[in-house]
Amino acid sequence: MLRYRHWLTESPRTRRRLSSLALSALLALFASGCVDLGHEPVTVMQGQLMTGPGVVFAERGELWAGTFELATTFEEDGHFEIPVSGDGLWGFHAYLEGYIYLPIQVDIGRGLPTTVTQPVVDWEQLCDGFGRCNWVEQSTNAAILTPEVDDDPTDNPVISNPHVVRAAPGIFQVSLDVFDPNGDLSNQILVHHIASGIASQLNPPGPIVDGDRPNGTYTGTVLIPEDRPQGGPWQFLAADHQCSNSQILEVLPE
Ligand SMILES: [Ca+2]
Repeated sequence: MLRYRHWLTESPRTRRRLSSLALSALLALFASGCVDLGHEPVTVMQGQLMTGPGVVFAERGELWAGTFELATTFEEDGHFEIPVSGDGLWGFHAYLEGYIYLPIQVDIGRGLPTTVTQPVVDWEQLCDGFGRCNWVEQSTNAAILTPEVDDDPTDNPVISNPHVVRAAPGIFQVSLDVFDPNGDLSNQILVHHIASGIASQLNPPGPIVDGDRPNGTYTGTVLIPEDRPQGGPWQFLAADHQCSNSQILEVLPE
C-alpha cells in the first residue's frame, strides 16, 4: 500500500520515467523467454490408416527402445490423433486385429501437428527378395498408413483374464495372462486407459531370455493424473518379435 501511494504522489515526469522502466523490464522478460504465458503449444502425432478399428500407441524415445506412455483408439475411418507430452523422437505403433502391427519412427515437432508417414516401398522387389508377397497393396500416398494382413495367426500371442483394480485415487493395478505358441514375446504387453489416453507396459512374471519374454501373468501399476478422466474401459494387447499381435481385449475396472 505504501508503495502504491508513493507511486501516486510522484510528479508526472517521474511517473512517466518509472512507467517506461517498467515497460522495458517487461519487454526484457518476454525477450528472454522467462514469462510463462500459460499457453503451452499442443504437440500432436496424427495420421491416417487405410482401415480400422484399432489402437495406436505412442512410445517416447527411439523405436522399440523407448517407453510406451500414451495411446488412442481409432475407428473404421482410420484417423487418429494423439497429443504427445514432448517433442523429439517417438515410436508409432498401430495394432489392428487381423493385421501385423505397424511400427514407424516419428520425429515430432514442438507445438506442431506431425503427420505420420510410411516409406513407400517397392513391394514386388521386396517380395522377390524375401519370397513372400502377401502384403496389402500400399497406397502411393505415404500418408495413408498400410499394415500387412496377418495370414498366419497360429504363432500369435493369445491374451486372457484382463483385470483392472482401482487401488487408490489415480492408482490402478492391472494384470493379464499372456501365452505365445512359439515363445517370442516382445516387450509390448500393453494396457491403455481409453478416456485418459494413458498407456503402460506390463511387467513379465519371470526372467527374459535372449530378449524373449516368458508366458504367464503380467502385472503393472498405472497412474492416471488427477486432471484426466478416471473412469471407463481399458484395453489390453500383446505383440511378439515378428510383429504379430494378439486380439485387443477391453474391460472395465472391478
Ligand atoms: Ca509368436
